[in-house]
Amino acid sequence: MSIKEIVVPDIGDFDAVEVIEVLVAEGDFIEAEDSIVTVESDKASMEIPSSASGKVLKLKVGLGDNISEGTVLLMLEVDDSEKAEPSSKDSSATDTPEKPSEPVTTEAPATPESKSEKPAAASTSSAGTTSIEEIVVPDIGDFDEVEVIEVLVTEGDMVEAEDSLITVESDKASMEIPSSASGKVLKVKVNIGDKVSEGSVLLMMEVNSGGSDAKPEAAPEPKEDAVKLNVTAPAEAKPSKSSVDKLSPTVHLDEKRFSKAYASPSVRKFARELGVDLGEVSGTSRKGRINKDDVKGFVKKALTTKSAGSSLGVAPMPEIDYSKFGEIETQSLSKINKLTGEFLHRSWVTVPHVTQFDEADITEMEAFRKQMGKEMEKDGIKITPLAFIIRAVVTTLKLYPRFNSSLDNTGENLILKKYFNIGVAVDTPDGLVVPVIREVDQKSLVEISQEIRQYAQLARDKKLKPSDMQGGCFTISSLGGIGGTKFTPIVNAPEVAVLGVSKSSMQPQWDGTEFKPRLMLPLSLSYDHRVIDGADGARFTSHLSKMLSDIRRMMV
Ligand code: CAO
Repeated sequence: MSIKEIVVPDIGDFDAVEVIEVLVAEGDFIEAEDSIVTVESDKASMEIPSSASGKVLKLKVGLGDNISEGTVLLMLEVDDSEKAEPSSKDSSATDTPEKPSEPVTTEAPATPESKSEKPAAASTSSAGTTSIEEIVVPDIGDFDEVEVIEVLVTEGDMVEAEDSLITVESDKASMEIPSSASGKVLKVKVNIGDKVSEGSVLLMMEVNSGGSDAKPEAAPEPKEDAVKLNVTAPAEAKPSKSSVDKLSPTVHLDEKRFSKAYASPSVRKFARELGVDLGEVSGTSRKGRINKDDVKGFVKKALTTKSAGSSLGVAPMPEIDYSKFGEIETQSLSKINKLTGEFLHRSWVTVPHVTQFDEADITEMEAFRKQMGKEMEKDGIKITPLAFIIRAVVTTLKLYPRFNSSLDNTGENLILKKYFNIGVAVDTPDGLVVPVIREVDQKSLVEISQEIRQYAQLARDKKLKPSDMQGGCFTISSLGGIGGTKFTPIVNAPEVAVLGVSKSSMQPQWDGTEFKPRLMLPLSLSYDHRVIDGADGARFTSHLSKMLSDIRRMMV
């Protein structure tokens, strides 16, 4: 055995990036290439893998830490006996680097675990004297050989005296067993399903018994009433924490599903505190593990749905086994599908939508565009109707500034934007994305056309950066190249309006004397009725139509 420092390898341009998730815990066995942490920069997030297999002795990073190449992530106990590596004794060992580039130590510091084998052994720290103590089950009355149904702390946690450590359950009741001391959890000695009685060792704790912030010495004999007995003797035992049902996004916890959910004890504890049934939460961590953010996301979604009133009286969708009716194939949604779905759903339920339909006579505009197209073809430039529409939208936004705004989070103020960044919905095989063309008011038709093509290409090659899709004021969704007569686009909140464009077609138009064939472009403007009145919606599309019908007006 040897102890090895696992460091951040070369991660390209990432420097001082924030740890947003720690994927392993002290005591875990990990394989080489298993992810250790997830980091996130303003551009992207990535998981940092381990360069070796072994047991995690000590985590050296926590959530919110900024790390760079070479930062030590953890101390790993590596089994190198089979490789005939230089031998080691105790916790000091010769390291065997797997990657020569990684800085490594030849001697590892004594870990808390190595001390924990000697209960109550004293050591000193800058804060004062610390000792390692066994925390045991106190006198719990008639309870004997009761099953641990929940472990509420994890290695590395700081615990106060009286904080609950585990929940046990007999056939009569459930109860939480509190800690008899304050300190840091070095080693948890029980697991869910274990049977414990008075005197069973629950964990090894590093107790700070001196120094300025030291807590009083732990009471060696916990009193019986220190045990938090939540259910005195019901016919049916229930885990006690479910009574802490503060928010109740999920009213009833399905204990069977809850216990099967893949989540750490701290996440289970957190979920119980919020009344969230983990069985209903999808995990986004490695191998689908549920993290704290997943629980928060679930609560947020539940609150949004409730505040939107859509859950009132609406029965959940039944689970249907479609294979009973014929052959099926299950395809998982792409990441883009899922993200877009969440955004669209939020907009759909939180924004009161109205859609205004209109048409623009683009006969002259198309004649001009085709003429320009011929002239520019030799330079490889192609202008589609969309570039004209973007320009006409900006001219109209200038006249109706409320369409270029967002409500703030209080819903009481309107933020009017003085810049004109237009999002363009792009259809890709993985789903819909909306890159943003910036400062459109300062760009020529040719520049706008080129940017549309570049962004569409980047989107389809999956090369758009998050920043390419931020800062939009107003979105245009053009299905004109595909077909259809009209549609009702969903507002890309927090924007307040979106323009849908369908395929132009020749239509007979009455000019006061006779019907004439004109090329008509269908427009569908959806807007947030909290910000925009119906009359303004109709004024906006009328003006837009006028601009497109006579593009010389855009110059005025
Ligand atoms: N009416 C008639 N023809 C149109 C048209 C319209 N409104 N808009 C475009 N066309 C024509 C173009 O002129 C081009 O024809 P030619 O090749 O003969 O010149 C053809 O349709 C294809 O255009 P395009 O789609 O390649 O280019 P674009 O600039 O119009 O659109 C882009 C670019 C990226 C927006 C588009 O490709 C796209 O992805 N659209 C789908 C957006 C979407 O999915 N929206 C739904 C979102 S749900 O709200």
